Amino acid sequence: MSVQKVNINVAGKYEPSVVTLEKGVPAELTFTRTKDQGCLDVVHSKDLDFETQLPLNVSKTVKVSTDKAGEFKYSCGMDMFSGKVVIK
Ligand SMILES: [Cu+2]
Repeated sequence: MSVQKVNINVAGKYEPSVVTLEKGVPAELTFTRTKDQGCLDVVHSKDLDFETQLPLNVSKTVKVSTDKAGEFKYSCGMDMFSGKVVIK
C-alpha cells in the first residue's frame, strides 16, 4: 500500500497549515524547521499522538494514523502556533 507523504516547512508558522489525508491510507508528516524562531523547536499533537524535537534544518518524520476521519490539530511546544490535519 502506498504511503501519503507530506512535507511541512516550519518557519515562524507551519506551511502548509492545513494538510488533507485520505482515510485508511498510511501517512507520514515530515517537518523541517528552517528558521530559528520562537518555540517551534517542538511539535506535538495530543489528537494524533506524536511529539518530536525539531532541530534546525533537520527533517523529522512522524507517522500518522488515518483510521478515523476528522480534523486533528498539532502545535508547537507552547501551543502558540498550530496546524491542522484533515482526514477524510
Ligand atoms: Cu510556540
